Amino acid sequence: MTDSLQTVPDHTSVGVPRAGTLDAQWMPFTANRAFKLAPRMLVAAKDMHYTDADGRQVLDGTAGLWCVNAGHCRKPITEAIAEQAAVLDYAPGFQMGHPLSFALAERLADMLPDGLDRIFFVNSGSEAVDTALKMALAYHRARGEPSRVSFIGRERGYHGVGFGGISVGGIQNNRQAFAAQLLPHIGHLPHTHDLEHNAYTHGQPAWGAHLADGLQRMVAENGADTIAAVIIEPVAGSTGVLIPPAGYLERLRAICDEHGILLIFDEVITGFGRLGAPFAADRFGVTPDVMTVAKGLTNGAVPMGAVFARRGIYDAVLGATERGIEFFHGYTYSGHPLACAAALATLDLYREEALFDRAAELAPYWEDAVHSLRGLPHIIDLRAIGLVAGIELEGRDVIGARGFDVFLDCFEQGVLTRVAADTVALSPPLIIDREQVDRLFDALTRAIRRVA
Ligand code: PXG
Repeated sequence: MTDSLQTVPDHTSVGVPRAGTLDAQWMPFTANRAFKLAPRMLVAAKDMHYTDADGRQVLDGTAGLWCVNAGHCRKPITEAIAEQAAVLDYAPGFQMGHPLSFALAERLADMLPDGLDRIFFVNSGSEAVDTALKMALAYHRARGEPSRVSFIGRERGYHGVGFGGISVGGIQNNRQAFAAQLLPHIGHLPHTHDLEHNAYTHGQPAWGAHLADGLQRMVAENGADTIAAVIIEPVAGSTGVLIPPAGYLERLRAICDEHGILLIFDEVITGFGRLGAPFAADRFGVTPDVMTVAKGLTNGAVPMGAVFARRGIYDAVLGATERGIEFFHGYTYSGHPLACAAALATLDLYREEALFDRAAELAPYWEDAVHSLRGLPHIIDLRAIGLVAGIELEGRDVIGARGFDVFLDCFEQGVLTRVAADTVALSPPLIIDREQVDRLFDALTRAIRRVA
């Protein structure tokens, strides 16, 4: 018998079983104790809405965790998963194959920016990042440059929670607890967020491209022949929606090219239409050598990630091994049949409903809605691109406290948001309509006015 037993919501009203006590699950990235005293439970979802345990409809302003780009429980996807589960539930992916993963790889290769057409399947963004980093090492070794072992990330970067990801990542809380065991040979570029120069920018900030030159300095200090790859999010998501300054990505690309350094775009958030184009690489016209994705690949319905590599990387790694396994890496669930079925159905849906174009068409309305918040109390910056928004509030006594209060107030009003410290991050499903955009921002306005 535990205290939290008293607080378990009654799910019976929406026809799902009671959860019992909440004690046994150690929740991810959650204040476990506080949550279990006052749980927020979601029990069903359809299109733009969740249903919570009290039967309330909650407008999804975050596409789950940036992943449900086509909206929730879309029939073509749920049916594809159910059908696949009944036909081929699992097939080993090592030294064996099944047709769906090859079909999915072909399909993705067709929609990717030119040059990226070799695809490795994983199960999450974190795994995609670790895989990409290993690919970079394998590539340079295969080319006879095994001294290239350093990775360059960026301050305020988020690349998941594997040891590779937190090492190249630039979020202090995620690194500090594990600081003694991070990967060696890591550098970080400065982030590009500077309120003095960039606050309230519409679109890409004009200031900040020069910050890419930090890479040039690292090359000068350490030698290009030590650096394997640079990894960045084209638009940083988790640390509060940081939009790349005009010319910044181009400059990084040029410096990488000059010095034989691989450029990895972590598109776990920006992939699959979030910016009103298939990928950020398309949106900004800069193609990386390696791209990591997850989330929107299956509309969040089955865990899946992928790494897209230039053909030359694949060819080099395969060519360096005379016989047998060329890349000592892979997961039990790489290319899982259910995930492949979900991904193929998701890509069909994106295409049939032209959801990436829809996001692009709605983006100006969205941006106006974001900037309409200007002048409300506590707001110090507003940022928008595609169907993403960052609403930065001035911090209070404890970092993140004001942001979290806004999140709670919005949830009370039946609107789901996310906060990164004191920045509210919004990323709704791409099927959102104007009326729902208005509802989202009305709720946010009320919440921001109310919080201390
Ligand atoms: N790279 C990027 C750019 C991400 O945003 C990951 C890697 C890791 O993906 P997995 O699938 O291992 O979680 C992510 C994940 C948030 C939030 O609220 C963001 C993520 C996950 C959960 C919450 O900002 N991004």
